[in-house]
Amino acid sequence: MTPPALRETLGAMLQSHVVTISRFLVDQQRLHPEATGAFTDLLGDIALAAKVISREVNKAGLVDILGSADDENVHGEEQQKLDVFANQVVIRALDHTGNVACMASEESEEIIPIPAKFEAGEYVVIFDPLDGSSNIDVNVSIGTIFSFHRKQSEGERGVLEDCLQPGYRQVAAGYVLYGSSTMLVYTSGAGVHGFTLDPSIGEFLLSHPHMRIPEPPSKVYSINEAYYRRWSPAQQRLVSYLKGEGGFGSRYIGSFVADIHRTLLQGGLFMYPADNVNPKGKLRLLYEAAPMAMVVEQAGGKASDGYRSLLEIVPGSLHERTPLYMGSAEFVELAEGYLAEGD
Ligand code: P6P
Repeated sequence: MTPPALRETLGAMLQSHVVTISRFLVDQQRLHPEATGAFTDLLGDIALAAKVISREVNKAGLVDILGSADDENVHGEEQQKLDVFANQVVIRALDHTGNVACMASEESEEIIPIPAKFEAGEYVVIFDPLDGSSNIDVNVSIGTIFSFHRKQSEGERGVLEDCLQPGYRQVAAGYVLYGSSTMLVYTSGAGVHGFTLDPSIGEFLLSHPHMRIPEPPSKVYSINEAYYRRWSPAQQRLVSYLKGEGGFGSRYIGSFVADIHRTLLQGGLFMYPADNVNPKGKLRLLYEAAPMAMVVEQAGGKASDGYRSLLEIVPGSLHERTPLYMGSAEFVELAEGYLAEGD
């Protein structure tokens, strides 16, 4: 007897063109006769890692029942912190595939080389394995962010310079949102496409083809106003306008991937500005700002450090931070106008 959930999914597949991410990637690959299939494999490996992380994130609430983070879990394995676990899942999904030259992660101080026993490839993968993990304990959505570059150095294996490339050279970028459902959203420069995980069959299904930030956008700004006193006078004037005569509403989840996903779907302006405590802001350029900037701009929005496109910034180090304004182009330009007036 077919379980009801599977029967429902099969019914949907029979009635409509349900497209799995694998099918979508193969169809996209056909548009590039020169493609070797490495990119398709790479995104498929990210999707696999996302399924494994999603399973653990969704169990997180049960840890106290299944065994605390410090004890052993039901399988007798030492329970790892979820962001450390997620980091290992991404690395192990990619390191043996022969498609990756090297990796860099929010969780690793230095670049992550491909072990000598494995063949290296042409792609550099930079990622934040579990951004916002502090939100897990209160069941707030969290995410994985990924960015692909092509290796530029001559050697067989990637080096640090291959990771320090500006955002406009990204081959692809995207995120996984572990929320009320698990979604994978990515762009390879031909629009932004969203897939929702159907856990009953373990497949990411195309649910949001060709995502575009809506016009007119919803007038929502997103920023942590607790830092108001740390901001520059120009930043203070901007937010006072938005919440005053600008007539904006405010939404702030405090989880970057969730805040950007909402901004992508509804429009608005997300800001994490510089302040007198963090002169470069809090968010990281390589594995938070740049990948999300590619996604937002491919969806018709804009992404800036307040003065220039985030995609133009040449990184000086793996973990450098940047102020960040992204969302509906008209709202980002409004913010840039206020900052250009100076203090
Ligand atoms: P604040 C979560 O800790 C995070 O790294 C991002 O996901 C989020 O956008 C930001 O920090 C929130 O920072 O200072 O508002 O708590």
